[in-house]
Amino acid sequence: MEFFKNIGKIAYEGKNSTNPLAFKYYNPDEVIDGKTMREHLKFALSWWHTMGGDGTDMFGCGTTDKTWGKCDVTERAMAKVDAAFEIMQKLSIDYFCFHDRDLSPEYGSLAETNAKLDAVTDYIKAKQDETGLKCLWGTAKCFDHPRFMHGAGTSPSADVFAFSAAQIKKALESTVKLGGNGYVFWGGREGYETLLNTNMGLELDNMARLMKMAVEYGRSIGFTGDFYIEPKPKEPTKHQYDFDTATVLGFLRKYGLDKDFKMNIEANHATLAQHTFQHELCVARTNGAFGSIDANQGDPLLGWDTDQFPTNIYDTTMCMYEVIKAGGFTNGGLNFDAKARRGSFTPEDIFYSYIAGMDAFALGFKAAQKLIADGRIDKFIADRYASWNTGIGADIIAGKADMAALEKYALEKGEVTASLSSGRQEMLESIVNNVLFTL
Ligand code: XLS
Ligand code: CA
Ligand code: CA
Repeated sequence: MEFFKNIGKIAYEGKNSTNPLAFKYYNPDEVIDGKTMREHLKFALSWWHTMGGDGTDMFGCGTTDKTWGKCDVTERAMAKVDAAFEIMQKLSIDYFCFHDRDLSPEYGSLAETNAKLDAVTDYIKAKQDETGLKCLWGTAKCFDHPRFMHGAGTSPSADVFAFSAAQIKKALESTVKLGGNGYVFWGGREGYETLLNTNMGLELDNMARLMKMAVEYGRSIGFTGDFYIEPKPKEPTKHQYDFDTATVLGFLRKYGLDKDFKMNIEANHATLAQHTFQHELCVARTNGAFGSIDANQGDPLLGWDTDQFPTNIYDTTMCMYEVIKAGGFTNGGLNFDAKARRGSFTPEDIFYSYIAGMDAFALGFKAAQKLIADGRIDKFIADRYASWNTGIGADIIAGKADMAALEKYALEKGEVTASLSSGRQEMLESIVNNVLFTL
């Protein structure tokens, strides 16, 4: 059955098109640097927002019908698959991301829940074989049910830890079955509300234990992709352990998990940590831990996780600049962890939202490429650090200078302010504008 009868396959019509149901910048088959845009950008649909999110918020019920014509939840789970594949095909999106419970809800027992999930993943697998659509990553929803009120891997209850492990085991099996290249840990309730009731050391040790078990089990069933941690500083807990990329790197290294884990960086989570999106990507890249991206944006006037579709070209440009510098995506991609606003409640809004986000990233990708090809920024940075290429700078890098040698050098040299040059921030910002607005 076709769910969106009034909407055909979304075509690329170019930047002068005024058709709201057409791409202006995303031309999936355009070849750039030997790869098509769809291969560079690796867009993914998020099953939770797109197939399940109905606009419910803290102050009101849903505004958008996401029942897919079925009252029965088991039938609905199957209808969601049909609708998701229709959306992906119509939008030329090659990947999807899922939580286990987005695909199929919880039933009376874990055994029944698992059996029902198997039926849905069987159906998805058949549709994948038919269409060639792929899974970017999977994850387990270990934060929704009341049993996770104090966390999953960091719960004070060993029973909850065991239940979480069982759920993650099944989510890993489902990810492998669907050919996913990534498995995400987002620590929704892995944090605390007050230290008055919290053993932080034990909670972090336990989280690492769970991740180690997941890696061992995943590798044993043939998962060769990346494990990701998705940093977020807060919400729903007051303080989440995976605060930001730098914090997560410290955790991974402490527990010897850094070989298997990379980052899944979400724009809105960067903002909540009071970083820019580019900062988080750059920290990951410079530490060899860049993996995948949850593409969205927050609202600068709101302090929470609004998960809006990304439309800010400056941000998508600087994001893709980091992605290109990281060598592009390998196992990762651009997952639209984004939802249409509660007031954008019609079926067409799903398409308008994705078109807006995909065009913003296509344009950002082209702008980033142009910025790199232009070379002015890279040259400025290289020149700014030129003192490290020769003389005392080269000696320091080569390990040939110790504290005594540097003291001798400084005493002989005298005042060094004259060796500094301007940071030229404004000039550089105007170069970015110049590149962006002459595309
Ligand atoms: C919530 C997170 C979540 C993860 C997957 O804020 O973004 O959706 O991406 O569990
Ligand atoms: Ca996310
Ligand atoms: Ca989010």
